[in-house]
Amino acid sequence: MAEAREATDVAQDEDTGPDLASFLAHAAARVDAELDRRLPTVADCGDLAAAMRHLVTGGGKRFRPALVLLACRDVGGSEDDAIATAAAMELIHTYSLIHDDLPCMDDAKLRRGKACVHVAYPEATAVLAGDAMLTLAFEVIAAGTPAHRPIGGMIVALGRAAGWAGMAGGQVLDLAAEGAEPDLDMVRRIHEGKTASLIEVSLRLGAMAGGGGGEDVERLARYGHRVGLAFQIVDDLLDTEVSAEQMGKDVGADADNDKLTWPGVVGNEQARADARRLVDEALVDARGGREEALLAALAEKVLSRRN
Ligand code: GRG
Repeated sequence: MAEAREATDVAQDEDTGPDLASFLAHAAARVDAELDRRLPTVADCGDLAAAMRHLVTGGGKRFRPALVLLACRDVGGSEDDAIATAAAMELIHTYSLIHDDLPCMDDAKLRRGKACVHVAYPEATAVLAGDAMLTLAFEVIAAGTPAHRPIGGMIVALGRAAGWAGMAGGQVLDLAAEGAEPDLDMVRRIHEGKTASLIEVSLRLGAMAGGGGGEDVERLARYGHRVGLAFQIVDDLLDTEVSAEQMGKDVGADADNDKLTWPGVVGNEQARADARRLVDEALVDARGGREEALLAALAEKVLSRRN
């Protein structure tokens, strides 16, 4: 059933193969259904469930889950094998947004076009909703991945990428560097930790869930690392160029919080050139599997995105 739905949902263009917009819509619909199935309801735990669902429903590009499904397809796997992982990555990403917006971190008010979770609910509920989403993500992968896939290895990789060696560690560096002197090595470490690590591991886990061999897993992880770094450089640029309405979140926050950003160190023009170079490098690693065209189109989309 799922295979038939895939075949009809992802439109094919005669000249260019599968169409990126159609694939992204298809991936978003699949992951939204999985998230709805996996998240608790108000009947289960009241306001905690409502706070967990607040940002998940009705917003977000679903970039990381799309990468999970694409990596799975690239190694010849069925999306069904990776859909739990795709939902888990969105849970961890959304938890990071909830915590990132807290008064003790970026003190934001607007996210995905609506009030931040700590604005709509008591602050303690927002903290706990984030905690519950992080832990639910590991539960969902362990419970929802076919038993013949390397679930233990997936959990280890995700723990590293989301924790001290990855996203949480990068966030600590980011906060500590507020007001610091421009330093490209430091910005790279911050961006690799807080953003690229989760994007890289989305590709890694998608490939592992799809039954990919070691070389393909590493190739896709390298692609993810470069695309992830480019994604954050573009995010830094958009923070200075695009309106809050278009981004669906507070903009100008980097300058307000005296953040160390890539364009802040090298200038906008060089930052754009650096993002371009990273995507060019990623295009090399997009080759070799079944989804080269979509992987390449998605990498280009990272450069051209306006939200
Ligand atoms: C352990 C307390 C604790 C916190 C976790 C909060 C945190 C560490 C890390 C935050 C990392 C973070 C928010 C990085 C920014 C990444 C980024 C560019 C987010 C925006 O992603 P999009 O554009 O957003 O994909 P949508 O809304 O489209 O999903």
